[in-house]
Parts: sequence; structure tokens; C-alpha cells
Amino acid sequence: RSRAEPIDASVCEREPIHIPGSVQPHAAMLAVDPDTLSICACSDNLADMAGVAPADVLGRGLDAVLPDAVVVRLRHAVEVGGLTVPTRPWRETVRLGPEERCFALTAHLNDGRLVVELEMLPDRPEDFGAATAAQAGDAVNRIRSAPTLADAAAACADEIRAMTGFERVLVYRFDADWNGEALGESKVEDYPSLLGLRFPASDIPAQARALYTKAPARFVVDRDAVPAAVLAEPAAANQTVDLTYAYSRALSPIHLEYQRNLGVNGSMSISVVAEGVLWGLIIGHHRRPHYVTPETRALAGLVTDAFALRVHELASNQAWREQQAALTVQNALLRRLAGADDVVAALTEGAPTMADLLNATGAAVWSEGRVATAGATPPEHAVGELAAWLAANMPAERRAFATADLSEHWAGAAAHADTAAGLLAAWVDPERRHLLLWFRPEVAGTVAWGGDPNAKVLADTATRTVLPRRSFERWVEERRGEAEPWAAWQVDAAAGFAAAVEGVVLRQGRKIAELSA
Ligand code: BLA
Repeated sequence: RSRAEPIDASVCEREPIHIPGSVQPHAAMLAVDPDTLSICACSDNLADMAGVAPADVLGRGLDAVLPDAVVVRLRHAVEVGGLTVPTRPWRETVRLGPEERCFALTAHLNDGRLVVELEMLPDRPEDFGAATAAQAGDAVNRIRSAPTLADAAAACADEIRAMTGFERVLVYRFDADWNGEALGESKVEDYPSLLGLRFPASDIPAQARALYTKAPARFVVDRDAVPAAVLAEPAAANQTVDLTYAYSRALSPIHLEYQRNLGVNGSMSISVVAEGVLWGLIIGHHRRPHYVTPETRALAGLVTDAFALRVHELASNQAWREQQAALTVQNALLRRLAGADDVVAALTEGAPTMADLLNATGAAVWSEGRVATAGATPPEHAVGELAAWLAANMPAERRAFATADLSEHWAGAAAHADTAAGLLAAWVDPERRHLLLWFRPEVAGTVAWGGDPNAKVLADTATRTVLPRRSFERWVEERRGEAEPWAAWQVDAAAGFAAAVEGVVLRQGRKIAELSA
């Protein structure tokens, strides 16, 4: 009897999706020794696709499948080192088999093998709504001129849907914990909306995210198509062909089951990578199988790259503006400090105060037991207790400490969520006699998930297979306790400001020393 039983979600992260031992059946795959060009593995659909049986080509040269002229060009490309970047494969169109059918050939080197993919091209690409370069150009222009992230995401979803013909396209952004949020959406009317919903990190496990950071896109033509098995010589080597960069790689069967539960057949995910980091995915959904031509896939990738650049540009523009504003405040504070007898008062009285430096709602200075505050902060005695806790618990070499959820760290935080759910603290001096603190209140509110994020991952006890969740029902979570997070530059700016204050304090200490001498 089979039952569903909760399992450790890390099982999902152990599935070796880069060596699935199969490809999607709309393409044939050959794995070749790059030195000898002899075929060490091929997919079992080679006979249907190219008219040659796997048994007749395994162990033989690449010319057992491909025309001599193509083999010569490929050999040359390998020899001159032209294929060393796996995301920039060799491409050409070849005619194969008795019917001289047209194939898109793609070849890249990875893990010591030349991976050759052969995709049968449609006779009439226009039947598949092939996108044009002009269309992609217009899309790039629209995305580049989008004034906000929300506008850019909406434009990207619209344009990619128009180009690829998917029924629903989502712009999916990862958060710091790798949960995701559908930021933008474009869809046909009768397909349910997923806009604004969040999805837990376990929906896209770590090894998949790592692979998606390297390989630009996945297109599943038909979720239910039986994959073509990779055959190898020796047979056991079939599971060693690394298909990380193969666009025809068969996707995880567990994920395909998830897609079935979500009502998706043909699908797409294009990686949005900014500065080498996987920012998110452009996800495509179709209720029936859906084929996208190689040309259109390439153009959709280009438009996605434009989106990634715009995302990065908008984020750095905003960070730049905020940093400029912080610099202005810092200069005003340091000028005031230089002329002040009382450093503590100079930081917390008048305008601007220390709180304005980092977009905080409150700030405090703790100086050898004395506390001064500006804006909304916990009471002075609580600031004193917090300072003592930081002195005892921060590693000696750390100058700054930042959290958006102080209650996770400090037992005294619970009573002060209305002023100090977020804390950024920086020691002025290595002796830890002076401390600067910035506070932010909790942001209470609700977050809508596409299904209960706390639900356990289940496995079938009889077959020992993972059962992806079935429910994508809207599930509303009350969020309490967390503040607006501190940006990385704000943590650096706090440490930098503390160092500048240290200079002033030290100079004054010297002045005092000189007077008393
Ligand atoms: C992969 N999971 C994925 C992918 C997406 C999602 C987009 C990328 C593959 C693709 O192109 O389709 C998740 N899809 C979503 C989400 C939405 C969506 C959140 O449309 C929302 C709109 N998945 C599970 C569990 C496991 C799991 C429990 O839910 C673990 C056993 C695994 N997901 C899983 C794996 C992959 C994946 C292994 C990699 C698939 C591959 O590339 O081979």
C-alpha cells in the first residue's frame, strides 16, 4: 500500500539534474570525444531523427552521422579553441537522413566532451509564430525606457509573451532566502493569474538554481513526451554525460509532475542574471505542448538580458541616489561634530541627525554608559542593555552588526518591535567605549503565497518518489516582527561613519589630554 509521507526537502537538492541520462525527444544528442571525434554516447531517437541506428554509430567517428564538410568545420572549431565557452556553441544548419531533413546543429564543449545537439527544424517556422529581430529590438527599447522595476517587469512579460506565444509569462524574482515572487505577468484571459504570489525556495532547489546561473534557458516542448534515453559505450557511461548546457536536456520528472499539478504543459524558464547572480527567471506556461523555434528562443534570451541590465541599472541608480543623500548628511554631521564640545549631542540634536544618514526612524549614541537618542527609539535603559548585549556577543573583530529582525538575536527585543525590529549598530572605537545605533520599526502586513509555504514535502512510501505539492491555492501569511532590511552599502556606510567619528573623538581626547598636561 502506498502512502504519502513527509520527507526532508534536501532530497530534492540531491537529484543530479545535470546528468539525467536523457534528452527531450524533439532533439537528438551525440556526445563525442573532442580529440578523436569518436562518438561515446547518443540518444536513442537518433534513428528516427537522422536515419542512423545508435548501434551503428557508438564508438565510430562523427562522420557516421554528420556530412564530412560539417565534421571538418567542427574539428577546426575545436582545434582553434572556438568552443571553449559552453554558452557560445557552434551553430549551423545541416541536412540529414534519407529525406534530407533540416536540422539545427549546436555543439559545445563541456566536461571533456563535445556535446552535439540536433533539432529537427519545422518546414514552416512561421506556423510557430517566429519572432523577428525588429520585434526584439522594440522590446529592448521598451524595457530600457521603463522608469520603475514594476514597469520593466510588466513590459518584459508582455514582450516575451508576444514573441514566444506562451499563454502566461511571469517575471519571477528571488528574495534573499530564495523564495520567489511573481513581479510581472502577461497572460490570456482564461488562464488564472499568479501575479503577486510568492513561492517557497523548495520549489526550485539549490542545484537547479546553480545550473540556471550557468545555463541561460530551458524550454520544455511537451511535458508528457517520453524522453529519449542516452545510450553509451560502455552502457554505464550514459549517466555521465553532463548536459548542463544542453538545451535539449530532459528536465527533472519531479518538476514535470509539479508542472502537471500547476496545469502547465509546454514551459519555459529563462535565467535573469545580473552581475553573475541569479536574480530571477522569466517563466512561460502553456496548457498544451508548445514549441518555440531556435531563432525565437535566442531573441527571447536577448530581451531577457536587456531586462537583467535594466534591473541592475535601476537598482544601482537608486543606490547611487541614496548614497549621495547619505553623503550630504554625513558631511553636515561631521562639520557639526568638528566644532562641537559634546560629540553625543552633536549627533542626536538639531537637523539632520544621525537617523537621517541611513533612512532610519531612530538613532542613538551610547557613550560609556551615557545614552542620547533621536527619533523613535527604545527607552534609554533598553538602549543601554542592548549595548551591553552587543559588547558581549559581537565578535571582537566585527565593527558593525545589522539585522531586520532583532528578536531573532536579542531576547530583550520583543518589547520594542514598534521602534527597534531592525537594528544597525557600529562601534566607534576598538575598546568599545562608544557605540552608534540606528533603528527601524517592524513592517506588519500580509504576504500571499501560491500554496502553504510551511507544508512538508511528501514522498510516496511505496515507490519512494517525491510528490510535489498539488495545491497552489492562495495562502495568506501575516507578517510581523521584521523591519525594512538594511542595504549592504548602508552597513558599510555605518561602519565608515563610525570610523570618521572615531577620528573626531580621538582628536578631542588628545585635545583634552593636552589641556590637562
Ligand atoms: C525546477 N521549479 C523549477 C523551475 C521552476 C520551478 C520555474 C525551472 C524549470 C522550468 O523551466 O520549468 C518552479 N514554476 C515554479 C514556480 C512557478 C512555476 C515556483 O511556474 C510559479 C509560478 N520542485 C518541488 C519539489 C521539488 C522540486 C518539492 O516543488 C523537489 C523534489 C524540484 N524543481 C525541482 C527540480 C527542478 C525544478 C529538481 C529542476 C528541473 C530541471 O531543470 O531539471
